[in-house]
Amino acid sequence: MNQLAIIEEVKGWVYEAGEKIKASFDDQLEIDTKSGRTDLVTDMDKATQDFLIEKIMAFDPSAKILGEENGQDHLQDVSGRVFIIDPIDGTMNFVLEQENFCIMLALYEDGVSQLGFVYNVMKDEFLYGGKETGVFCNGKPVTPPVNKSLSEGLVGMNQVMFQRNDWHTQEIGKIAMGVRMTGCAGYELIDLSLGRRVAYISRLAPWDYAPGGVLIEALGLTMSTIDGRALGLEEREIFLAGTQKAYDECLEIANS
Ligand code: 2AM
Ligand code: CA
Ligand code: CA
Ligand code: CA
Repeated sequence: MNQLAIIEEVKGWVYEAGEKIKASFDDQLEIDTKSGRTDLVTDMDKATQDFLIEKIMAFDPSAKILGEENGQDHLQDVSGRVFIIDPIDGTMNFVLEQENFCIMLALYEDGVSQLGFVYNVMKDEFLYGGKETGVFCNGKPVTPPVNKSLSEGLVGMNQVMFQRNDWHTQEIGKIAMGVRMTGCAGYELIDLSLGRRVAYISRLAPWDYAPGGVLIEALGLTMSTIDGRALGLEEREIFLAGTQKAYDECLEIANS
């Protein structure tokens, strides 16, 4: 099956999951905490991941899954087809705002990224694609963003990292036109892909950065860990992405 056909298939699952999430706004949410007070998971996070896995298994029973919820957050072996799932990215926003959250999926083959899907459900903004197919936003090809420097645009950041000034994030923020903290990695990576941001810095897990990461690299943007190492799929990392110019500037300031 070619990649355009896989894109059409996965888009259908994601739109269906989005409809289920919107329909759930009338129901009482079950909310639990994970690592701390601000690290939330709801029954919709779990149900959405289960729904996407059902679709994946019907599509390809041999595919492997790396998903944030339901104890599927580790994978020993990344050979073959691997789907990486963040069923609701921005759970805090989902709970408190009922907007600014994304459904995200990535497809890897033998450890190599192929396709990414990031859907901002309430904004109805859906970015998907990869190196081979190019990147689309709601069906329209996305043109690679202009290579702006840090001083020419906005930088997205993780709130805690900015408050603690980890990796000189406050200095980076001063040079930029402004700092934005949306609480949703998918939102930031869509905005970076569409040229609304010049950089994004946050501590992220593979399911946070892999789906948007495919899009970013296909659009000629750059990403790595904050100290310049390549991103694997193994663990949480401090993630840095941006236009080539803004990325280079952030890397230099962060490691100065
Ligand atoms: P999540 O909502 O899927 O957990 C802001 O919190 C952004 O960072 C969100 O995209 C969130 O994804 C992600 N994130 C990564 N690790 C997190 C953690 N330990 N607690 C809260 N959010 C986390
Ligand atoms: Ca989470
Ligand atoms: Ca996430
Ligand atoms: Ca999530």
